[in-house]
Amino acid sequence: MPILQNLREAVIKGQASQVKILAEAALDEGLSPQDILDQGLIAGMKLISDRFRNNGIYVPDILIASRAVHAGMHVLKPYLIQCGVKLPDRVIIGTVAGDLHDIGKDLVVMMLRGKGLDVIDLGIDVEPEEFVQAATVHHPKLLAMSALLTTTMPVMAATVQSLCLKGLRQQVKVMIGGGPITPEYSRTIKADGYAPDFRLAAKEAMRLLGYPAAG
Ligand code: B12
Repeated sequence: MPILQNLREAVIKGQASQVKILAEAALDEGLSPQDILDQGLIAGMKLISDRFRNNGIYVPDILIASRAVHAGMHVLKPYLIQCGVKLPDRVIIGTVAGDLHDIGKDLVVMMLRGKGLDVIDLGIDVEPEEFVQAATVHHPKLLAMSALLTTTMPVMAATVQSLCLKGLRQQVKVMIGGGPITPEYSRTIKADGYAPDFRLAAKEAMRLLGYPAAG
C-alpha cells in the first residue's frame, strides 16, 4: 500500500504536516484506522527505533519523528475513540517521574476512552505523590502507569508503596506497562495487571474493572 509506505517515510523524516495529510488521505481511501496506526505510524516509529539502535540517527531526530506520530494520532483519535457507551469507572494514567515518553501511553489512553472509560491523563514525568494526590481527589477504580526507561521503573514501585501508605491501595487497581515492563516485574511490585501493548491494555483494564471478557 504506497500511502502507508509514504506515511512511514514521513514519520521517519519527522514531517508532521505531511503525516497529517497522508493519514487523512488514507482514511479517505477507506483504509482502516487500525491499519494506518499499525502499518503507518507505529511501523514508522519502529523503523526509527531500529536506526537509533544502530546509531543511524540521534535523539533530536526521534523527537521530531515523535511529534509527527502525534500529528497522525490526532487525525485517528476520533475514529479510535468512537464509542457509544459511557462507563462509570474512572481511570488515572501517567508516565512516571523522570520519563518523558508518551506515545505508547497516549495510545493506551485512546483505547481506554474507546471502551467508554472516564480517563484522567496526568501526562508525563508524574511523581508518586501526584498519582496519590490524583487518586485522593478523583477516586479512580484504576491507576495506570507507563515507563519506557529501566531507570524510571522503580517509580512504579514507589507509587504502589505510597498508595499503601495512604491507605488507598484496596480502593484502586494498579496496571502497568511500557517497553521494559514484564509480568514478573508487575508481580514483584504487587501491581494488579500488566499489558504489553495498547490493545491488550484495554482488555486488561476491563478485566481489572470486573467487566466480562468480550468475544
Ligand atoms: C520516541 C522515543 C523517545 C522520544 C520520546 C518522545 C515522546 N513524546 O514519547 C525522546 C526523543 C524524547 C526520547 C528520549 C530519550 N530516550 Co527514548 N525512545 C524512543 C523510542 C525510539 C520509541 C518509543 C515509542 O514511542 N515507541 C512506540 C510506542 C507505540 O510503543 P511503547 O512506547 O513501547 O508503548 C507500547 C507498550 O509499551 C504499551 N504501553 C506503554 N505504556 C503503557 C502503560 C500501560 C498502563 C500499559 C498497560 C501498556 C503500556 O502499549 C504501548 C502501545 O502499544 C524508544 C525505542 C523503543 N524501541 O521503544 C526509545 C527508548 C525508550 N529511549 C531510550 C533512551 C535511552 C532515551 C534517552 C535517555 C536518550 C538520551 N540519551 O537522552 C531519553 C530519555 C528522556 C526521558 N527522560 O524520558 C531507550 C531506553 C533504554 C532503557 N532500557 O532504559 C530506548 C529503548 C531506545 C534504545 N534502544 O536505547 N526517546
